[in-house]
Amino acid sequence: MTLPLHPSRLAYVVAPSPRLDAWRSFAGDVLGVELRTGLGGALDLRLDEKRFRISIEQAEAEGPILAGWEFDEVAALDAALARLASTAVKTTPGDAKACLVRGVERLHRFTDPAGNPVELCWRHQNEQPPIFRRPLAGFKTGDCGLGHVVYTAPNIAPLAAFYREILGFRLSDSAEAPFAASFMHVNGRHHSLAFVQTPRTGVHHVMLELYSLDDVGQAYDRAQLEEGRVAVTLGRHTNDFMTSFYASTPSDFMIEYGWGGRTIDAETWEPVALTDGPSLWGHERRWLKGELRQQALDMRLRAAEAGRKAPVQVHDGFFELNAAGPAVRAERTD
Ligand code: MBD
Ligand code: FE
Repeated sequence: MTLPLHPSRLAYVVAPSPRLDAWRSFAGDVLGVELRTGLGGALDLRLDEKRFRISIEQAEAEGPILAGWEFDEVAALDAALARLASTAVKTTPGDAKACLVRGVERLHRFTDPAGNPVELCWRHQNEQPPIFRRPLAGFKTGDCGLGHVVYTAPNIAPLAAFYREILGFRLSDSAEAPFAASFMHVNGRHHSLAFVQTPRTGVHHVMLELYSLDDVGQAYDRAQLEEGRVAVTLGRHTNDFMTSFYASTPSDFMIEYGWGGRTIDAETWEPVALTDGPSLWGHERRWLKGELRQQALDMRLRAAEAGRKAPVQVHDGFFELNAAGPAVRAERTD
């Protein structure tokens, strides 16, 4: 068997923030996840049996958001470290305390060429199942990982090249309009990582996938109770077929809350050029004004006119609960 060059999945995200109270109410009320104080004093958001999937560390100011990538094979992790050593990127091993806080056995940290902190880890431990704040059917994580992380940067080409050439990420597809974007996979999830070209540098959003469309709709209702909470309206993406909305968070990035993403065959996938824009319908980006908003709408109307649509991606995984099973469930009446 040949070793994969790339990490196996997105394991976690860590964000520094001075707004832990606001995060506590947002994550509990809108996302419905379990909240717990982590070993290092952070606010841990639990989605499944992992210690945390998102951790908010108390800080003086908002800062760069860290993505943690897990390798199944320690030899593949070592090979990635060797490739990083051949570049100007310096990696630092995490000590026993750092491993304990993350819930992993090995940890290495570096900063990518845009300044985003990244960790590579091995043996991401399982703990007890989560106790959700609402009777969610659970988050679709497992082998395909947490979800996806999308970065923005003023020039995405060198960043995309770094992740592909040094870390082994594979191109799923790319777009030129309405913005330059590049989507990458490391497993059956259509993209675990993406880059979108905008003037700002950092994490744009983190996507969490639910097993139930109703959990997404019910969170959408809840989000709409707050002025400005919905940053991107409910819609469906053209490439991963995710039906989702984006919530603003107390930090400088959004959470995409979605359902029904496609599963690709990572071995045979051929990258394609996207020409229909990011969404089949919906996904109105509320911050866009004037011409840019009109351009996005025009692309959607054109996609609709051209009959662009995709089957609902219902397969076995969507009939089962998260392997961990939700600790809070709705009463069954049958
Ligand atoms: C996504 O998940 C996404 O966030 C964007 C911007 C475009 C396509 C798929
Ligand atoms: Fe996304």
